[in-house]
Amino acid sequence: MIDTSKKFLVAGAGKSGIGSVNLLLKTGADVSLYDGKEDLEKEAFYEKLYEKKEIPLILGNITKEDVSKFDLLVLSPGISVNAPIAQMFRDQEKPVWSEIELAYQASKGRIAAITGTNGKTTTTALTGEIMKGYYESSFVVGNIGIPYTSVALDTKEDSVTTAEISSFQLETIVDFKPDVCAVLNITPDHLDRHGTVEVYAQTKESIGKNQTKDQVMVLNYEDDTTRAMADRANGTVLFFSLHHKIKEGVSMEGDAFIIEENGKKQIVCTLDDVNLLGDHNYENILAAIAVTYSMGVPVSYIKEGIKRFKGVEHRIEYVDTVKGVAYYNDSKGTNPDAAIKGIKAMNRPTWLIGGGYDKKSTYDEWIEAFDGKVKELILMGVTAPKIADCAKTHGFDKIKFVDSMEEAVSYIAGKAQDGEAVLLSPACASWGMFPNYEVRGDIFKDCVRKLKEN
Ligand code: UMA
Repeated sequence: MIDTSKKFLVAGAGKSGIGSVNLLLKTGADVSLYDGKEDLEKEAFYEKLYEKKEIPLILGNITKEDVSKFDLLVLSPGISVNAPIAQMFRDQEKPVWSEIELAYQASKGRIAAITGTNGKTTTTALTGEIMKGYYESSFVVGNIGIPYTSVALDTKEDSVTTAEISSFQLETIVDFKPDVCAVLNITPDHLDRHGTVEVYAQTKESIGKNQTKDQVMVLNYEDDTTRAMADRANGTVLFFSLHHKIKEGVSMEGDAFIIEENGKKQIVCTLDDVNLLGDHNYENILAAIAVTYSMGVPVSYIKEGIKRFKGVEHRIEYVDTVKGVAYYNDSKGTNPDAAIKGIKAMNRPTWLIGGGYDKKSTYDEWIEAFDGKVKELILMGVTAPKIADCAKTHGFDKIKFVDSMEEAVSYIAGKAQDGEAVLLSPACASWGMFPNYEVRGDIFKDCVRKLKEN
């Protein structure tokens, strides 16, 4: 519940801040905004507010006197719990809420919350897709790009909300208590913010801190850090596991995704039903099965949702199959690390499209990850010669230079054989040839659609 007699200060004028201010304005609360940017464009900001309300702004520095005028701080995820503004509120013994906490206090219905270092966007999107097929009122929110505060007031008692939750958003939760939560995996990330991997992992683990036994915490059995969380969990633990046979939980048996519960085994679906590639994606599917099953979705609806789901746009996204050749768009592979995941996910001979803007990356590890799978590397953009030179030093010389996406796709379409794949996964940013990776991916998909029409 939100106490509208309190005076709120929202920190951060981004998506979360706007969501928070609008939620508070709609409830009739007294709200002001702080942002560190002294030159914040006020007009543009007010345009985004509910009824274009011109709320008081504190820009640049904030003082103790300013803080003394408020009762509660709502923090955007980009602002650390250790930032001076949060410290000043704590010094004055005033609550500091995450934007997620504010949304939670205002929302109705049930919530499934997903965190982890990798795969949380895909798992959240897939979970949302499954929920949507079964529950009439279903929302997908959070770090995925739609602030939870922007929909919280639209939720009803029978709503189901699926939320991607980042470690930043968890730093300042208070009562946030998801009906089902999931921690997918932990590898070092955001250490500039959290200091140590231990603090980072504890922050992730806190997603379940307010749960009780009638709620579920989904954990990855393969990951030592998340497996160990089971011993401390307040909720009932449900494991998922890609490689281990677990008595109770969600796992894979051959090419089948299965749920085992009270000695009873149910097959949810098989690899034939799945449009996502790669072990990391199979883990995401296992997690989504565990979350949706725990939220009461029947197995047949889980299967249908998995079959419908084509992946997150621009992330190893299956586009279509033309003349037996499967096309995948991984335009979000804007650096070698991300592109390594792309090529690792491929399970057939692959025509790889790469190159783009020069971020001064090194490409050796990416080329090494080709692992005999790449039929030919089709290169464009400023980095094309640099990548080609690097590939040659690793003994790979099946390289073609092109000037456009259209040329790349039509060249490949004339040569690729039934059973092969085409992957756009450039290992480079798109700038110089495209305004952003989304446009690059969309153009690639258009080219594939045109092939199909011909
Ligand atoms: N600001 C300050 N002081 C600071 C830092 C920021 O005043 O010390 C102000 C900036 O001037 C700016 C505003 O805060 O006006 C930006 O707020 P924000 O950084 O919290 O950004 P939002 O637009 O609210 O987006 C946030 C998430 N951003 C971050 O966590 C950094 C988005 O995740 C999320 O999609 C969105 O809320 C909706 O929930 C992005 C992200 O990069 C995609 N997340 C990280 C990740 O995925 O690794 C955690």
